[in-house]
Amino acid sequence: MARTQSGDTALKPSAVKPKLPEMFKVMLLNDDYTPMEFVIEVIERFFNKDREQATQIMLKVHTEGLGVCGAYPQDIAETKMNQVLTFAKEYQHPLQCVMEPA
Ligand code: TYC
Repeated sequence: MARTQSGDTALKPSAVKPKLPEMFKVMLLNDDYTPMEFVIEVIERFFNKDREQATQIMLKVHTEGLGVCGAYPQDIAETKMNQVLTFAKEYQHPLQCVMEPA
């Protein structure tokens, strides 16, 4: 291990620089059956968006087939995706949620 002039141990830059976690996008997929209002509520509830933001995301998914709700470290993205899928299933809607590296 290297020493500085003052005798302190010098850490390699790679040991000092905090590594940001890899981020994952969580996305909703369009379908023909899930009510728009339900999708807006999902986005508000699980992705902490206000009504206006949630409506814009829902409309993007509706018109383009898919839309990003947020990007998170892997474990948080997995949790959110599973929360959405469980909630949709509970209300018997076919809403699909997926994640991929950002
Ligand atoms: N296409 C649905 C409808 O017309 C609405 C919808 C939007 C469904 C977004 C899923 O992720 C979705 N009722």
